[in-house]
Amino acid sequence: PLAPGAGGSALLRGFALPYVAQLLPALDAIVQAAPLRHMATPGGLRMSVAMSNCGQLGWITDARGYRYVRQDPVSSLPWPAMPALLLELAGAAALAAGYAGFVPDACLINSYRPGARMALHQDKDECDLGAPIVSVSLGLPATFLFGGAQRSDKPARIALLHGDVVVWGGPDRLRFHGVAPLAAGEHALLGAQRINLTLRKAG
Ligand code: MD5
Ligand code: FE
Repeated sequence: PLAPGAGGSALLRGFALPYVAQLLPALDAIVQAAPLRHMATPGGLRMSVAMSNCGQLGWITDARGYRYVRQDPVSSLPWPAMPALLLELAGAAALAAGYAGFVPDACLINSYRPGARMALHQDKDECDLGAPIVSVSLGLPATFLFGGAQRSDKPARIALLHGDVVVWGGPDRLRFHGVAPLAAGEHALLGAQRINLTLRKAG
């Protein structure tokens, strides 16, 4: 189901590895300007994943709901710019999966520490659900939960490793998905952490 070129989703093992040496300092600068923070769900629960954004639009959640905004609500400044390298990586991965001309305007940065998880959900806050989502995994390995069209569908478990890129699109774009609690560990470059970059066309 995750074979490239099928018009759906594609798991590209190690696709981001050639970018990592330049990507990590760029990410450091972004989270210095727009620090990772644990946002609250509309129901008032603190998310275990810490988040920030770069690009024209950033995804946030608070008591008023989920949405994309142009400014970081912590600083009231625009989100840091999307590094050119990240645009290049996202475009190349999308193309490898069969999507030409993917230009994301939003990158959500998800930081998972051991024990952090993401409950099953759908991504549907974006305007153009025909555009794919490119997700880049860095640091500790995670077990990705790839569900179905209904929340009750039993999810498949997929290991996502440092450098893996997944392009989610076509019929998979609205599948329920999540991440199992991160296992403890220490990654040589990122320490006790998994970072997931989620690149989207949100506006
Ligand atoms: C993660 N993040 O590993 C994932 C990667 C999020 C989120 O889910 O919303 O921040 S993106 C995974 C994704 C997106 C769209 C569709 C599907 C998966 N899918 O069909 O399974 O932190
Ligand atoms: Fe998601």
